[in-house]
Amino acid sequence: MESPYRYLSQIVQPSDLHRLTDKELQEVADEVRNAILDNVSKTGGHLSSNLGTVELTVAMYAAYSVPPDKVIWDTGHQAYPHKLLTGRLDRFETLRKYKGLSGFLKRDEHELDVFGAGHAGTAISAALGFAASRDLLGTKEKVIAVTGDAAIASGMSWEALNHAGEMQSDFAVVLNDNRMSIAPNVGALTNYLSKLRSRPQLQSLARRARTVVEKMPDPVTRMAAGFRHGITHYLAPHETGTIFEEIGFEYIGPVDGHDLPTLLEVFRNIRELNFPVFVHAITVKGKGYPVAEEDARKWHGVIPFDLESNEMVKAAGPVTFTQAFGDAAIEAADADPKVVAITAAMPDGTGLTKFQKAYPGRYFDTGIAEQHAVTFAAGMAANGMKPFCAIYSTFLQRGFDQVLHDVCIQNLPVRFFLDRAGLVGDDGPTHHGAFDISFLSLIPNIVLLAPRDTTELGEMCRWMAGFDEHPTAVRYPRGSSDDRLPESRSPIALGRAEVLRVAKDRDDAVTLCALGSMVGEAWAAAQALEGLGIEATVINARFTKPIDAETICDSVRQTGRLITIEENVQPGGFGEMVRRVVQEAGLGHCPHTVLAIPDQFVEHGAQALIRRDCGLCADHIVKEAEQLVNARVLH
Ligand SMILES: Cc1ncc(C[n+]2csc(CCOP(=O)(O)OP(=O)(O)O)c2C)c(N)n1
Repeated sequence: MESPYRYLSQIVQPSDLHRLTDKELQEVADEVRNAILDNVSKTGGHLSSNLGTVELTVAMYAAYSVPPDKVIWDTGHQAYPHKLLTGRLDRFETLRKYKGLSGFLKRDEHELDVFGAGHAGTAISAALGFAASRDLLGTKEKVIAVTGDAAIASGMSWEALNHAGEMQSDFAVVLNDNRMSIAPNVGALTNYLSKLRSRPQLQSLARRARTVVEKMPDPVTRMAAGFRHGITHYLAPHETGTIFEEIGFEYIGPVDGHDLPTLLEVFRNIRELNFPVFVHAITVKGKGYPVAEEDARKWHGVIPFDLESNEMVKAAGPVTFTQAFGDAAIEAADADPKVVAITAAMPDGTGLTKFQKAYPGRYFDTGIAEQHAVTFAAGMAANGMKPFCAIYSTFLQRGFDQVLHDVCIQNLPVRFFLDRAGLVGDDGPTHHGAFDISFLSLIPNIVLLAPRDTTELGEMCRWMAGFDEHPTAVRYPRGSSDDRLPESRSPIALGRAEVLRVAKDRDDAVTLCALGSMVGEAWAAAQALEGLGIEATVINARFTKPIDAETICDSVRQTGRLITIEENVQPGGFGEMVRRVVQEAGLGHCPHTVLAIPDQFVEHGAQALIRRDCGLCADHIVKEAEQLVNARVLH
């Protein structure tokens, strides 16, 4: 059957683009856009960012020699065109699926994924590392970092620009400026970029330059007045220097990031330069798909949708943890004027959009700046406010020292809300919140919680709002509650677990001590074990710090066996902390199985599937319990 992608199906590597005319390259761009729409409408994924990078990618890959030239994409969520131009068209339908293509770049997925990411703000640093090592190795390839207008505002990007400006290495930064983060972009730098955007577009300037240079009498003068001085200095003689020029880059732009002929001209010329260049490309998020152009925020990350009706059909499900937090934050703000909310560029993802509307003056979006967000919260707490700092578990990894140094050493009552704790599913290893228990529980002073369901998250938020003695953090998973759990519940109290079910005093009993998202699995396992004649106590741990040693140890004394279940990596996790308290209580002889995420990075795939792969499901708990009980019988 003939491929619907006449040109694209022939492209196995970027150099295949070199054989095509500029007109044919336009066809390629159109096919890349269609391939994205056709596939992402079926798989879901990052739609609008990728529709915005089509022409940029085609132009760069046609103008440069990749490989050996290297393009490093920031975050990687906008690199589907890169995947399609590097021979992955035939596997594109497996995007973000279990064992399929990753939604980001991954070094072990393809040799031209030269640097992987998922967290924003790393591209300029990594690319500068490539450039510096190239200079030491004496090779000649070109290096380009492509970053977004939100990613470039992150601290790391500025640390790297600062370094690059001084190094003066042969290196280009391409700013893909679509004015959007996931939500509208924020910050003073965004306003500054808007000012640059309003300068005359490079297209007309480039034409003017060419005419002027061509009119010059002799070839030597013509060469000297070539691209660099033509475009950047000659063409904008009355403009003040941009901040990028001031710190050591040649600023080229603004250029229309969808005008392929101009982009080709710009990149073909820039490739000849050998100093730091900053290309400012103006793009439209969602380009070419009108509904996404209109509402890029809604179409940033999508579930499968219908290309005819443009409808995303989301099954109406129970309340999500995100919604439960959003409601609880508003409730806390209603009750106490000192409550403020902080997000690092994730108002929708963290559930704070309603808070922003209800209390705009008490809502702060720092942009992609988790480190700043944490210390900003610490400053507010030190000055008497009650900051609710909502950051995904995975992104708080960025703010580890700030949590330790600025919040916890000073014992400031910042409240952290860590959404997407545990295995998130399709986004994969860069986004799993697999480490927060390990990296937070080692810090003195902090109190750590995890709710079994959305109702309990609401109660924990209420409890945290009234708790000023220490910093607190609550972690909760992506998705909604486990509806298998009983409704009856006991009040939240510092360091106290909740016993959901007590095993009858028999020889074949086991204690299932579960945390957060795993309480439902433990509960279901206990029902199944009852059918198998095994008695189980189910403890909803609630706190990982301080741990309820008394409740857990009392139960282990009675049952003689323990299984802990958590959605965090085993090293430094809840199970290991429980092991310590059990040993300290002289119960080290009781068999204890730790069920946790193994000590490895877990690949992407549907949440239920990868949880199962890690043994974090009721069936596996049942098997482990049977083994523990049978081991005792055999002895
Ligand atoms: C450290 C970190 N914080 C938050 C995110 C979540 N995130 C993913 S993409 C994105 C917006 C990126 O905007 P921009 O850099 O302008 O790229 P665009 O999608 O607009 O092309 C955010 C906030 C992240 N990936 N990494």
